[in-house]
Amino acid sequence: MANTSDTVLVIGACGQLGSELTLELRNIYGGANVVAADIAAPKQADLRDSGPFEKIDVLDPKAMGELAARYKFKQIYHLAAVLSATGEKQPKFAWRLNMDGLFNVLDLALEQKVERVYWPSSIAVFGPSTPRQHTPQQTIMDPNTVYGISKQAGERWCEYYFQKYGLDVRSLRYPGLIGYKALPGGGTTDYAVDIYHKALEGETFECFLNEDTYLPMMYMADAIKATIGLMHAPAEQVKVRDSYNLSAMSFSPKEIAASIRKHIPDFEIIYNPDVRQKIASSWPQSIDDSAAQQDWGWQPAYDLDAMTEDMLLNLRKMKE
Ligand code: AKB
Repeated sequence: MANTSDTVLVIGACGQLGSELTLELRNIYGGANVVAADIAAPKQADLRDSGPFEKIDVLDPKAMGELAARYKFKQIYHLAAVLSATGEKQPKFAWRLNMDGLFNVLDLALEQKVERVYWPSSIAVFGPSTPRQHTPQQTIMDPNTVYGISKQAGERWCEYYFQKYGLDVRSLRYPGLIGYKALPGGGTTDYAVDIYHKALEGETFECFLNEDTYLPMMYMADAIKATIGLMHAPAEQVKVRDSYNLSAMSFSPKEIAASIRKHIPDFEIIYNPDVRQKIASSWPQSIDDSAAQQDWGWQPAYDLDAMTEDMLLNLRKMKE
């Protein structure tokens, strides 16, 4: 277990995952001890008001060094990345941000003796030759998006820094993440967030994937629980040092629409697959996360219907 007086840096704190993870870390470590950092200031009032914010570009190692020297961070969560769909529009920039950003954080952690680093990987590390059902922890990986290639390379570098320099860096291969607080940006799984917004606005949802495209997904509350669970596990229990498979549920657009219809019976969905279909079709449909279960006790709490209920409840409250 990490010390609850640790100072913690969250890079990419205003993003979909960062905005919720930062709040949870502030509950654990105290608002003043958790620095939210991003390239633009937070819009969310609870994030803005609950602790310090620093404007930082992860591609600027000098500024990062100055920040770390000032706060003496014990832990860094590095979440800033270009996701799968956006990455295909700007491949070189996605590679630069995803890889140079990671190197800057890993090197900073070594220089400043940061005790623990978290870096997210993704199901995008898998590709068309990977077994698609119950994808094992160790298997064929032939990612075909820049995002997936950068995550696979990043996993190897995290393991390298652990083996070679003893840096305690930990990682999870997230499925598609679904939450109500912040909108995601540029992912292939993001239809499963937009769909709830459109359903509540009474609009027909135009889905960019086919109705039967199964993908692994996870509710944000579970993603936060998994991230904190991994980061608080004793080092000797963290046996996977590239990145852990992580699973909660799998569903298709047709199934999430049916789940929403239990609350909004006249909700309508139409299908208009675009380039993101090819990305989704190259990813696993379900994930074997038995290593995470065995090593540090991972168990998800939300299935599709529980997630739908909570999403609709919270989005309704936010729209009031
Ligand atoms: C994306 O769709 O790009 C991300 C991911 C699965 O990592 N949500």
